[in-house]
Amino acid sequence: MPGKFITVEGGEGVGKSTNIRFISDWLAQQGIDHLCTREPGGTPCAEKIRELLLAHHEEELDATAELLLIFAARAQHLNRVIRPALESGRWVLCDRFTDATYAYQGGGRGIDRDNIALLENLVQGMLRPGMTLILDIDPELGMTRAARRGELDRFEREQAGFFDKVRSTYLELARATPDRYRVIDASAALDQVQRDIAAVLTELL
Ligand code: Z5A
Repeated sequence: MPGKFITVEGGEGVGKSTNIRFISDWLAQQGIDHLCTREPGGTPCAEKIRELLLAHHEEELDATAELLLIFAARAQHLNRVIRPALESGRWVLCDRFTDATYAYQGGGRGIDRDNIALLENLVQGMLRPGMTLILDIDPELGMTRAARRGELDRFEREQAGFFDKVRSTYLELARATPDRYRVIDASAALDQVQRDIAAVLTELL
């Protein structure tokens, strides 16, 4: 692909949105034409699936149904937005992608990793992010930050053990493929976090 595909990952309240704005400004300063997007979501139909995934329902959402909804949204987003942008040479900066599925549905919900890999291959073919920044933080601190924003969504109401598994899955992914992942200590002061991110972006250029 002529464009580069960068994803930003991490648990609740790690500062993805805050730092995606920083990365976008940084790329703009380098004159790099790019698109900021997010998952689940990124197209009108995929955003509707996001609403369904984040809302509280009287009927408990089955873990396999949740997984399939995430990949349905991803197929729509990938084929209508991400792939065309990369093919045209634009960079794509995405707030979460399939690593979140390994972390939340795999680590958190306990879905077999091979089944996630099956859907990943079906939906994405060979396409994978070129660089993934994992903003790493103690889940307790992340939840404190997330709680400041008001009402908690369906994922944010999970128990502490769920978020510990999410975090350890992200760190396992990073250890297994060090070329693609960069783990950033997101518990540091924001200006330090952003210096660390800028160093990774410089390396990418
Ligand atoms: N999900 C899934 O299960 N499977 C999948 O495959 C995918 C997603 C793709 C929605 O994601 C949910 O979807 C998500 C997993 C699931 N779970 N939840 N919830 P989301 O990314 O939209 O939701 P989120 O994790 O809650 O992200 P967020 O709400 O956008 O938070 P954030 O972007 O990481 O944090 P922030 O808003 O930038 O920062 C939070 C606060 O901390 C804010 O007040 C900042 O000013 C402050 N902050 C940030 N950095 C710092 C530092 N360094 N110091 C001090 N304070 C800071």
